[in-house]
Parts: sequence; C-alpha cells; structure tokens
Amino acid sequence: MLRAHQPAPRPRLPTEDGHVDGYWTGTNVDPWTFINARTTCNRAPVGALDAATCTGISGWAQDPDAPTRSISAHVSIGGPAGTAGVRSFAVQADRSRADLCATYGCAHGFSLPVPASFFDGRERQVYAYGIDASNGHNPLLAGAPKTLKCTPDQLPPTSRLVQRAVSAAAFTAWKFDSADVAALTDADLDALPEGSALPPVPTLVQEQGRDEVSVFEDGVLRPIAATSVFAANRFQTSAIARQTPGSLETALRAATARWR
Ligand SMILES: [Ca+2]
Repeated sequence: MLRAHQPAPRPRLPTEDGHVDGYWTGTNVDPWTFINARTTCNRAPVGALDAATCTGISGWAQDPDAPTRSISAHVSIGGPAGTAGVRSFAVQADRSRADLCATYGCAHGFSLPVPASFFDGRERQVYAYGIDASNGHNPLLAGAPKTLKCTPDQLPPTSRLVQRAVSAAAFTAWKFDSADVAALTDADLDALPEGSALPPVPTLVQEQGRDEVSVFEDGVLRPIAATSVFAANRFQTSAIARQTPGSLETALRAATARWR
C-alpha cells in the first residue's frame, strides 16, 4: 500500500512508434493528447432529426468511421428507444442530400412515412438514432426529440382508399404491421372511397431487361413509383416474377395508376 506522502508511480507511456519502453519525463507534451491521437476509437455516428411532420420523418446520419457507407437510422415514435410500448422503425440513411455532399458525402439522408396508426390525434415525441457501422454506440441525433401530432384527416391521399384485406393470411402475406393500421371511426371509414379487395398475396412482375417492377392487381399492372416505395411496402426482390421481354401486354399497363 502506498503511504500518503509517497508520489504516485508515473504511468508508463508509449513512444512515438507505439511501444512502451520507459517513463515519460522531461517533456511538456500533454500525455492524454498524445495517447488520444494514437488510439483507434470507434466514433459514434453523427446526424440530425430534421423534421417530424405528418408528411414524413426525415433527417440524416453518418458514421465518421465509414464515411462513404450508408448506415441505418432508428426512429422511435412515442418515446425513447426501449421504452415499453414504443415502436421503433429502421430506415436506411442512403438518400442523396445535396446539403451533405461537401462535408459528409451525399448519400446519408433518410425519410420515413408516418405509419397510419399514428394518425389518431395524439401528440407524441419522435426520437431518432444513428446506428453505428461497427456495433458501437447509437447516439440520439441532433434535433431529437421532435413533437408529432397527426389527425385522421391528415392521412396521405394515397392511403385514403379502403382496400379490404379479407383475411389474416392476406394481412401477413402483404407484410402489413399493426403500425400500418389507422384507427378510424366507422363514419370516417364510410366516407373513404372503396377500391377493389386486396389480392390475397402481392404479385410482382418485371420484364427481363427492364428496371420497372409492377404490382399486378385488379387486372392491371401498376408500376411501382420508386425504390423507396418498394422498400416501404416490404416487397422482396426474391418475390418478383421475371417475364420474357415483350410478354407483358401493353394494355395491362396502367401508367397513370402507379403503386405508391
Ligand atoms: Ca463508428
């Protein structure tokens, strides 16, 4: 045991080439600055939650250790991640954002539509986290939390069509989630236009040599509007039926009725 008047032993410090070979004396270099500059740390992601409105939750996230990779962001609606009853949604921060290009690289933006179940008039706090590229710390993004409050009449127009998922099996086959379900009064539901019943399973088709993927529904092909729509609907690439070139009748195409 050290007695009180004894000086504490000096730490053995690494030399410039990184190995320890003695005590550090006679220098005015701050040892912690020296060590920190030579220690490989897993730095936490940076980013921001820029907006949480009824038209979407958006922001950006980047891991400075993997600056050209797109990382995930997790969005928690109703409280911090891990709180009982709070739903979290993973979204890829891979959208190009011109304002990020110079400092962080372009492809680090994210955008998440507000799930329909949150259009119930209740006010909630939205939290967003950057997910470390190497399983490190996932920090709360700058600007979070933000307040979100959406009423049923603010549901996006593309959602305001009733298509009945006739069975629990169809609900599962379309990979719907309880968060997708808007809680509407009977009167609100009756006021919405009703489309054809949803097919029991999604049918995705693509002509070989073409990029466009369509949903075959109600006798027509409805081209999927964007890759983000494909992802938001939880469609799987493996489920796409590839068709020989020219085999899809032009008459089946419904260019004005894109799948959103
Ligand atoms: Ca990191």
